This record gives sequence, C-alpha cells and structure tokens, in this order.
Amino acid sequence: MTPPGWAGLTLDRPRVMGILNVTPDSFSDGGTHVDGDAAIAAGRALAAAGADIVDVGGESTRPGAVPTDPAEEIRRIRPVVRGLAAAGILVSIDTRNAATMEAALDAGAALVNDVSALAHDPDAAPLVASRRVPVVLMHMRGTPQTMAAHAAYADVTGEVIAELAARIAAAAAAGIAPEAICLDPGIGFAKREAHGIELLRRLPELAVLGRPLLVGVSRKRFIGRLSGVAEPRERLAGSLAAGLFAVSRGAAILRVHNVFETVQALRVWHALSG
Ligand code: HH2
Repeated sequence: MTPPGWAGLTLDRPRVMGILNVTPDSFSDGGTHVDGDAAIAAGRALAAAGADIVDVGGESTRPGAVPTDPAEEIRRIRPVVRGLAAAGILVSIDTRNAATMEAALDAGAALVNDVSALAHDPDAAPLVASRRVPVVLMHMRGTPQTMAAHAAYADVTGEVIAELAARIAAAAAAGIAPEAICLDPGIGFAKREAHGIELLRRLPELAVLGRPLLVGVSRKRFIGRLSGVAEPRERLAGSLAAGLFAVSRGAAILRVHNVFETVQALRVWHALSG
C-alpha cells in the first residue's frame, strides 16, 4: 500500500528538505548566504543535489537566539523565495511570523514550516487555512530564548504526542485540513540530549497521530555530544547515521544541510530495505 502523499510529494520513498538559512547567526551556517543572489544560487544547488523541498529561513531559532523583526526577516527571504520559486523549486518558508508567511507565499513559497506549530502568531493559523497550503507543525515549548528551561518531561514521547495532538486540534479549529499537516518532534527544541534520543527510538509511536513525520537532526548538538565533534560543519557522518535511523523508525522527510550526501545515503538505504 502506498502511503498518502504530502505537499504534492509521494511518500513512497524518503524525501529530503534542504536547509537554506538566509541569516547572519544560524548555528551551523550563519552568515553563509546573507546576499540574495548567493542564497538563490545555494538554493538551486540544493535542488540540483536532489532536495525535494528547499526550506528558506530568515530567523535563527537556535537555543537562546534573539528574535528577528519580521520586517527584517521578510527583507532577507523575499527575493530568495521569489528566485527559487521562479526556478520551479518547491519552497517552504521556515518562520513563526504570519507576515513573513504571507510575504513568502505571495513570492511563490508553496508550504509553511513553523517551529512553533502555529502557536507563536495568532494570525498564522487563519492565514495557512485561507491559503490552503501544506504546513509542518513542529513540537516545541516556550520560545527559542526560553525553551531550555522547559526541557522537563516525565514521558517525553507521550507528552510530545499529546502536545502535537493539541496543535493539530488548534489547526483544525482554524480551518486547516488534516491532510495539509506534517508533524515534527522538534529534536533540540526544549529537549535535552536524552529526550532527543528517546524520541527518535520511539518515533514509530508518533504514527498514532496519523500524519507524515519530518525530522531535523542535521548537525544538531546531540550529534556533537554523541560523536565528540564540536564543530557543527564536521558533523555530516553523525547526521547521516541519525537521519537513516530516523527514517528506519518512520520519518518520511529529513531536514538537512548536506543534501547531496543525504540523498545518496537514502537511495542506498531505500534500495537495501526493499
Ligand atoms: N530545526 C531548525 C530550524 N527549523 N524546522 C523543523 N521543522 N524541524 C527542525 O528540526 C528545525 C526547523 C534549527 O536548525 P537550523 O535551521 O540549521 O538553524 P537555525 O535555527 O539556527 O537557523
């Protein structure tokens, strides 16, 4: 049986969302693509390397990050979204702000990726509902500035499932169709290392929510801790190991920095798993 698709993608094989941070301060690639033309070239390279989606973000959400003014966020992402969408690339906008979502959708973005699961901005859920676009609802508690203080769970998997179910209900109440939703456990967001490991091991339990799962582990802090590699850019091998593990536990889409290597690893994994 073929699993249902999402955002126009069939999910009969693992899919890849390539990360394009148009920020001066992202944790692993901040400052790399602040110039619009360079960012468009980088996004086209991600698509050429096999990314199914290019996720454009203009605000860092790393732990402790200072919020970006939406006007500045829009200034960063708009020309990049426009350039990539014009090239026929499926673009998602990684933002918590409704104004930024709207500007990105007007510029050609096809989907929304919100680390607050549409909780940060009261205008976000109505916007996503009225534009009828697919949306990633990611689990987090608090904000990137405060989330570390909220990383306390008696049963992390059960609590993440319950809190994501509440966000699905809030989305439905705003008029968002269930088929538009993709879910993400939010590795590294209000999670300690042990929480992230537990969530990845027990990822199959999130299937109870009935929606495809997207997972972001690329270069994250727990990869550094497990591997002893301090420099985020040197965490590719660990990121591939964690990504393949997530896919083997039911992740449908991986959000990654290194698209070429991830696509290669997934093709071999998928062929071998039959
Ligand atoms: N992680 C980051 C940002 N957005 N979105 C989803 N759905 N899932 C994630 O795991 C996720 C996300 C953080 O990573 P990155 O974009 O590399 O860094 P920064 O937030 O510093 O820009």
